[in-house]
Amino acid sequence: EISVQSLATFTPTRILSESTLTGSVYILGTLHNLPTIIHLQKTILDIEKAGDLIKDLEKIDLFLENQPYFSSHGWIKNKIDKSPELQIKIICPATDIHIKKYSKQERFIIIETPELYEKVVLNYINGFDESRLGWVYAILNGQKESERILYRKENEKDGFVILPDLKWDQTSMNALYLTVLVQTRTIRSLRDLDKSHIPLLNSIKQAVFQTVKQKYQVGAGKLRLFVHYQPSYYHFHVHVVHIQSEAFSGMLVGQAHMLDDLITLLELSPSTGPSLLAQKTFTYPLGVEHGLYEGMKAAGAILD
Ligand code: M7G
Repeated sequence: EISVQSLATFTPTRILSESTLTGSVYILGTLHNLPTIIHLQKTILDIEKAGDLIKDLEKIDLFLENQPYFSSHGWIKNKIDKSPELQIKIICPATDIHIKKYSKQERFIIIETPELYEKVVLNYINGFDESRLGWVYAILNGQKESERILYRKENEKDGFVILPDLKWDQTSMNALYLTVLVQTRTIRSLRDLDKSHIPLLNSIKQAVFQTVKQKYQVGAGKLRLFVHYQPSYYHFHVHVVHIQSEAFSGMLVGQAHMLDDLITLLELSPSTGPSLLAQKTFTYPLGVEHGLYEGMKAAGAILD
């Protein structure tokens, strides 16, 4: 049970990582004797109400004056609109894998050839603890987050759901972040995509555009659709992010692949045999705490 009272009993142990860009921090600690990660992030200002915010100031503390430049901290009076100040995400109980994922860590560039994929990545995926995908299956089965689903196409083979990502609090449109989860369990990552998946990817695109336009009045030209490699979860999904939102590490070059680029590579793929995505070398940064790191190191893929 998560409440103000229960969160007050959280005992912090250490800071895992922070971002000065997003004003957020991952704190490790214990809650009800369980290892817990709490992510705190200042909510993004609602641009529509930003002007009124200035009228609501109770106090300012001017710490720089160099005319015409002034910088100050500000405190807001009893806010009239009662918009939340913090976005709080909790993982409880947190596993070692969660703790590693959110810990600041050294990274190395991996040049992943198809051979390296076969040798190291496939092994890792095959040994991937299925229970880590529990949240995905629960959404697909309708057991969790069912009230948050924006669009659902039922079909074993080419069905999918669109819903707000865990990272988005659905307040600021500029921070819009949705996730598309496919029904099929046969596509583990973008390496598994082939020509037969082009209609699926195109129908995801169309459904995303329509849904976002209808629900949020945001046009197709404002959306970045991309896929991670490596993803954290080996069940194919597409990230949908407003182009105005630029602060996520998951959008860095190397990890994020535009959906349209993937579709193009599939279109250019030979009609038989492995697709270009299966044949291509992928280059991306990998953290030393990642489950793939030891295997990559043993295979000589970590360059000095
Ligand atoms: P990813 O590329 O596998 O990994 O994306 P990342 O977490 O390293 O980005 C998984 C995406 O699913 C991320 O954008 C997560 O924020 C999102 N996500 C993760 N979980 C556990 C949930 C969840 O329980 N519900 C929803 N709606 N989204 C989630």
